[in-house]
Amino acid sequence: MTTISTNTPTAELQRLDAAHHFHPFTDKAALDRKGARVILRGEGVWLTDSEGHRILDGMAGLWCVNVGYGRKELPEAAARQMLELPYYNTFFQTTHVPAIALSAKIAELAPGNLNHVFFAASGSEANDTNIRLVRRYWQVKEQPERRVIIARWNGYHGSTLGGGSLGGMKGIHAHGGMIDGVEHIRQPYWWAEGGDMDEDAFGLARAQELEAKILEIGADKVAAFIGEPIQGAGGVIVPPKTYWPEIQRICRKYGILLIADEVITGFGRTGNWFGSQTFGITPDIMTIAKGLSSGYAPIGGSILSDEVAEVVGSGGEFAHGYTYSGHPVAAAVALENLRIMQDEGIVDHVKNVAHPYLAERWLKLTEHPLVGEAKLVGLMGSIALTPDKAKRAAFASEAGTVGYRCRERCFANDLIMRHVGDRMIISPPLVIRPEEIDVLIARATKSLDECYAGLKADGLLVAKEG
Ligand code: PXG
Repeated sequence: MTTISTNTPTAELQRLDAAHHFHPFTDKAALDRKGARVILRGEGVWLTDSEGHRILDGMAGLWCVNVGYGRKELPEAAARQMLELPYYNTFFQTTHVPAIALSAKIAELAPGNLNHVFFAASGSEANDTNIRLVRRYWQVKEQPERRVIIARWNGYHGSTLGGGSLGGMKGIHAHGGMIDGVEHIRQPYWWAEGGDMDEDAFGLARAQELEAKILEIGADKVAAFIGEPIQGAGGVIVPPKTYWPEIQRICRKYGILLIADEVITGFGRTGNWFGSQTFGITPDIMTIAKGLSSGYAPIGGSILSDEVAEVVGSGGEFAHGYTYSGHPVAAAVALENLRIMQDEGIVDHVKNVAHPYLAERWLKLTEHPLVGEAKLVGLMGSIALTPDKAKRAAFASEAGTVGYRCRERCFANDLIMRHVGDRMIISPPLVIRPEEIDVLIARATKSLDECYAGLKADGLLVAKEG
């Protein structure tokens, strides 16, 4: 058996990867032909690959490495906890110090009466918890026919069967089907779908589709509504400011539980601890993961309001839980991560330093001939690529063709900026400094220029009809 290490040549690593590692959300045959990029190490906002490239990570991994790479305090906290108590469960009337300390810390940070945490190991698991939890809530309240959860098309809530059903990604539904009792309404994506309406009117109209859906199903059958404050995987779709207050008003009117999926927007991403604060709403349940541990350990959870915890807690045993609910090592890492965030004022850094500095430059990208709109909330940003800004037109080519080409240019320029369809998105580590933002903008602009030249040369700057 060969020893595999960071010194193994790239081609050999790629060969073994293709032979044995089946990647998530990946066209295996295509990747096997091309070979995966091998990331070896990280420091701050920088990654190094097996070819020695120094790459600026504009996505914080998968929207999660909020404190940046290479923070030694986190592995030190993990090692201390592993030596003390590497594992114990939180079933059967037992608990342990990391789970106690982390749940208390989360309750302190979460707004309003969100004071109770049910732990999971990922965002998908946490949303599966939420499905069972809201249905159980209505059973205990003796309205068991309230089972339907309303979500949005192009929302993302994970890829387990439950999370994937809540999400509105048709490609995911197509692979294995959906659970029953989930309905979708349209997304608040003004730039592509707003037509002649102004943004605020459009935001209200899309929120009111929730009321129409409730009335169609019957309010007595609806358990909850779930949405991401800002859709992340759907393309960093920032809703008009009218949207969330109206969604909350409708949920309250019909007594429906409001779940804010804060897996991306939680823990500082939007310039507040939670995206719900940025949009002025008070959910009954929040889904958390990713930034909770800055991705250093897998952990997620559901934060419940006093009322939800009291109702579900009064119904006898809640038949749900995971081996790794509140895993002590992951909890210790998350706790240390939150200490760093607080002690170093990282949320304030986002709000008062990094966001204003990036906003000044990111929003100006609309001056580029390829960019139709630019959005940035905290450190979550997107630009829409278009062949015709005035018409907010889509490209005639299949959706994603242009975005993929732009992402390839970014990769070539050592910048990780993702594409979702023909939107480009960023979500850098929250600790990014102004001089690093300069590099991000310079590389993004160069990539846009090269992409534009390539589209021109290949005759692809053509708008879709209609
Ligand atoms: N909710 C939201 C809002 C998410 O963004 C999940 C739940 C699921 O979390 P886990 O930990 O089970 O992955 C997510 C995850 C992408 C991408 O392509 C985004 C996510 C995951 C994978 C890919 O942007 N977000």
